[in-house]
Amino acid sequence: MGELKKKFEEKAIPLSAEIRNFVKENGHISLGEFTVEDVYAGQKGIIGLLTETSLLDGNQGIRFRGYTIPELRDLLPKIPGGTEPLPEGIFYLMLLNELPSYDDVIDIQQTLRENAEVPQHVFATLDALPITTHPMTQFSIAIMSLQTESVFVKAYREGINKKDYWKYTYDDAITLIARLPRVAAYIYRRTYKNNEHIEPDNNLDWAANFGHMLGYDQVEFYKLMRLYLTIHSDHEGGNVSAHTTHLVGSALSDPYLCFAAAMNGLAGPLHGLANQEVVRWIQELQNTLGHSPSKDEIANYIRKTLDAGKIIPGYGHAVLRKTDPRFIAQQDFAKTYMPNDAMVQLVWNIYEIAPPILTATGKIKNPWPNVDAHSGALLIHYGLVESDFYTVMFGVSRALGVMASLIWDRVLGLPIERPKSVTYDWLKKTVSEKKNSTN
Ligand code: CMX
Repeated sequence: MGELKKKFEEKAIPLSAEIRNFVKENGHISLGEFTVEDVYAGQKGIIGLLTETSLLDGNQGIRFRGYTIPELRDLLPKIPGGTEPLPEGIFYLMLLNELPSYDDVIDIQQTLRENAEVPQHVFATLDALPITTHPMTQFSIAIMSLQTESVFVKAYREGINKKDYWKYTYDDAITLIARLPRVAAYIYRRTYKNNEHIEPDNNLDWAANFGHMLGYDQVEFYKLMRLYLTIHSDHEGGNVSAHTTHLVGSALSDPYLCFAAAMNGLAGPLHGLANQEVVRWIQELQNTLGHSPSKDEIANYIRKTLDAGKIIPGYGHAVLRKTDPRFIAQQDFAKTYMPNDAMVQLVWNIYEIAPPILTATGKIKNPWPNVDAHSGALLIHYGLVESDFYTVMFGVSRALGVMASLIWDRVLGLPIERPKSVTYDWLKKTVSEKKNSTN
């Protein structure tokens, strides 16, 4: 990589150690409203974002417009005789702050159906990619190629009044949500199912149709898709995918550009890709210990992972300080439909064994499982075993929340986002001035 990389290493490694010490020593020093430590802490706990669609409490979990996940599983409209909410309903709730009626949900379903046709060039773009391209990379590229259809871009170019931005954002958001299941299913079938594609079934709801196009027509799988696409839709505004949508959108980028950027963030292993990583980690565990490892063996495997300087995927959270209610909703689903599934039982055993070990490290703030710890085991039960695809499914759902928020951003005319950054030299100088002034 050349001389520069060597020089960088010589400079950066000692400096990063120096900075760690500086933060340890001066982290508490106030820079006004925030401290030195806050500058290095990923903005956690700093209130600097507006997101109306949902609110996360570290100890209580997510609330969508005030409703918990168990409440929504009860209150949101379902298909006649159904047991899981239709995700179209949570979009309505997030957008309007009102629970929808069944007819409201049918109306959204119809609008999505009418806008669902994916332009041919999107498939051609995907077909041009090597089959080995990671599904999230394919997804991001496909979203970018859908951008040719942006009505926001066309309207902006023609010159529109600021107060109308939201209308075109709304239209793009709906078209994007309508097309994502087909795009995602196309990626799945081209990558794993011999390029044999399945046409949409217009008698099905948005989630069931996604299951159908993926090639999983079991009634239970349709139920799982409704639950899955509901609970992954939003997690207030500061998570990487939601924040990215908002940040990119603050430059007036159209919804497709915002969402592709968000998906590039979701594709990181500390965020959405964790659902893939969980399954990989469990499968490695099974390869090492067999399919029914003892609790001691699991505990040792967890310790070994930590000792190797790796993370335990599916555990921990930047905000939550308890078991993720989205994990519990999936566990509840599994208790109903697959209580004896071996992989599910392993997930539950790890849930029992991992938290005390993570707590004992003394540094992990939340030892409990998050949404990604459970989702893969449910999909594997129905035969959807291709874990590299899982984050795409998360992404399809996440569109509901981040697009509802983006529409609100545009209605409210929120300004371009531009937080202040500082340098280490600036911090050293400021800290030294503060220390001198108090001496
Ligand atoms: N395994 C091992 N170490 C972990 C850990 C885990 N599951 N969770 C946190 N830690 C470590 C951090 O890496 C950090 O270590 P250093 O001090 O050496 O840097 C330390 O514990 C403190 O971290 P934290 O304040 O508890 O957690 P953060 O807010 O920094 O990070 C998260 C949150 C989710 C990135 C982290 O818990 C993690 O990496 N979890 C595993 C990946 C995962 O499941 N991500 C999915 C989150 C949900 C989603 O967005 O989909």
